[in-house]
Amino acid sequence: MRLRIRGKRTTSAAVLLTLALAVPLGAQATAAPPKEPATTAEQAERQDGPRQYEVAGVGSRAHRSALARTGVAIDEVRDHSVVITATPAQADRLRKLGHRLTALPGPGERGDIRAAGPADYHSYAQMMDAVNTYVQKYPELMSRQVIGKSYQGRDIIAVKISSNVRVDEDKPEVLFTHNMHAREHLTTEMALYTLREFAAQYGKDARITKMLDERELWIIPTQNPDGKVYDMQSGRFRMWRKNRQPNSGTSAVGTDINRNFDYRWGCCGGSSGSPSSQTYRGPSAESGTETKVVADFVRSRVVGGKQQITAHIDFHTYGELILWPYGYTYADTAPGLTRDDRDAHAAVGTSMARSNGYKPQQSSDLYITDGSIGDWMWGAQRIFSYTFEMYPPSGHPDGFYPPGRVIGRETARNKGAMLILLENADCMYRSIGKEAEYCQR
Ligand code: BZS
Ligand code: CA
Ligand code: ZN
Repeated sequence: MRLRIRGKRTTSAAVLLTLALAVPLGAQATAAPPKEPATTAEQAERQDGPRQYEVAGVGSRAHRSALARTGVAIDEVRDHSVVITATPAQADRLRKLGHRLTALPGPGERGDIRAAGPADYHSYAQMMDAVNTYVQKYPELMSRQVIGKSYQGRDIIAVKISSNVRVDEDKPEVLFTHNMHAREHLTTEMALYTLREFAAQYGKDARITKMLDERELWIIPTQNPDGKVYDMQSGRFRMWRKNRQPNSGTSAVGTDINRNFDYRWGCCGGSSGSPSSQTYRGPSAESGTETKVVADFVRSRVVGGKQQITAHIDFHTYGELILWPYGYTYADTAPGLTRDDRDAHAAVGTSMARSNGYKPQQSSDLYITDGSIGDWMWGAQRIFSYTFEMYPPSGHPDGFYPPGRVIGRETARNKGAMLILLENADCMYRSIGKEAEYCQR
């Protein structure tokens, strides 16, 4: 009797506990769970650290480029304003220049059910474990290599996925790069999705099977391991963008990898020469350890004098955009970028955009940048290059840190676009009806 009652009590206690855990997070937020006391150092970092601001009255690409020229990173383009990331000191400077800034809530300050935390995403170590698990599960399709080390000594890996993966075959190669900017964690999930989905669907899905038979796909899941770790390790996102390489003569840390590539580096006011800037271009092209690792890997794919990689996507967040070169000029055509080159970029870009619902445009339609990966891929390597800005769209509060439950939907959303690029990668000029002119063997 007693035992049974006890048993019953235990059961109802368990039920109560389950119910308590089932209460939506939003309801818990009103009960204000006790916050862990922050150390003074943490408090100082939060107060001095970067956050987002909306800047009013910035509505054209010329206005945006002028703002970008001051060294702030533009995170989001709205109709008549932009969202930037700045430290309080940088925000003060912009206000003194006459800009109108409104601070936006930071990660963890939204206090609503959608707020995400680092546990929503794979950490660097968890990503590496996941890749190892896939490679073990699909040894015929997937192999992994360390292509170099980050500034702090972490492995940067490339995963190859193709039938007969251990042989370097004569197939067009396609490269997907991810997580160049530390806080853009959704893009690492994108890489893991692609590995998982392509391996699992080989021999089942006809398009995927054909592409793994006829292309060699390279995936670099993170180009910025140090930044990723730094952004996640405190248990609270830090809004970090750059790498974690120190800069001599200043306590300001980091180079913007997407301003550090060696094509018209620093040419055009599309990056900053100041180490404290979010878009610091570094002291010289490829000075960033990770920039050089990625560029060296791409150069290593020149075999018999021919670059094997024909097409590339660099995954970023956010804005739901598909961008193509050049970023350093507003002009549609420029040295090394003919009308046909531009039209083929635009044709395949637009076709991918029809598949995922993003907006296709030349990257300088946002604002001028120099030293970006896309300009280097095309300008220096003749690789058709796209930057995807993933979920969410501009104006959406999820920003850089969407909740974990959108990851499945927002990564699967790009399956069709990736297949379109792979299918075009043997002759990008077919998209403009010029296969005979450009792609004769
Ligand atoms: C981002 C935005 C990205 C950048 C925009 C961009 C894309 C610039 C392609 C140049 C080329 O950080 O996600 O500013 O680096
Ligand atoms: Ca090959
Ligand atoms: Zn980015």
